[in-house]
Amino acid sequence: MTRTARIIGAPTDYGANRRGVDMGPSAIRYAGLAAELRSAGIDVEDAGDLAVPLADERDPDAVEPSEGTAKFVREVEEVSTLLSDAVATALADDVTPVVLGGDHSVAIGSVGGSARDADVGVVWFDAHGDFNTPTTSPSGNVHGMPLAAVLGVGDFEGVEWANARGLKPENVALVGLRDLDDTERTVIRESAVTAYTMSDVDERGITDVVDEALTVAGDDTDGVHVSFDLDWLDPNEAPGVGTPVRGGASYREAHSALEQVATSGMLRSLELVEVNPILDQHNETAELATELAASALGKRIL
Ligand code: NNH
Ligand code: MN
Ligand code: MN
Ligand code: MN
Repeated sequence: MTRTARIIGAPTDYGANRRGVDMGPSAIRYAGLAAELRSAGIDVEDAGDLAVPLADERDPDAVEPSEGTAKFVREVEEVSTLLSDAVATALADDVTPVVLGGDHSVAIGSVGGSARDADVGVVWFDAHGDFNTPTTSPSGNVHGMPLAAVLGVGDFEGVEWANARGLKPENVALVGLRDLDDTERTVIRESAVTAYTMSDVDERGITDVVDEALTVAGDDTDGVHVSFDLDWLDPNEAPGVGTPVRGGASYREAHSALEQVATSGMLRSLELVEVNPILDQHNETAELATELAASALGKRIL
């Protein structure tokens, strides 16, 4: 049976420290996502964009003291709830959600929706750990917190809108880390998640690392959510991101990793986040996102 992908845009930048990433869904669509996915042999629907509260109408400094250092947490909650519903509905309709960020805080909604009525594993491709909590975060930006949020770590314990019901830390694998905050490092070490750094990729090769990550995420689960932060790639390949870090995955490693995801047959839901067209060069990071989505959904060279 042909797989159908449903594109869901989440044009938000509430979790990031800079504007522009809210235009990610437009840029990725403009780069030809639907056509690229069809070339992967799948059917495509576009659900349009979520109705995200307008950033230009908000006061950027309006952080309620009771919210600690989680900036715009109410807006993030609003987007998460909408997105979680959209992802759960897609899965109930038997189609594969392909979520376009937006900053990485959208993962709270995507993972929440994917793991609402099923046991789900997560593979997280990112330069960063995204494991901060409002207490540990050096920036207060929620895009550095979504994994802690869905797993109910620290301040996120018992926060219903943020915690993903069918997700256990034992089924979470982070791939390609190279920039962790000090406290975040400790929290990741103490957690039951599995984390692979870029050094692991250097030593073992991408195939071996991704193979193990998929085993971790797929162990006794109904499927795997892939959360793909474009800053996982080296900035030479993906300049259009808010927090570039040198020493990232190569173009070919990224495709290879996502081809492996497709081959595993475990992909349940996919998101591509942190594309920032304002910082991009000729929309090439958005183009890369479309190509990588196609690889994850089964596009083959021959
Ligand atoms: N760790 C930093 C923070 O929490 C940066 C996070 N930025 C990201 N994450 N782009 O993927 O603020
Ligand atoms: Mn991230
Ligand atoms: Mn990142
Ligand atoms: Mn090009």
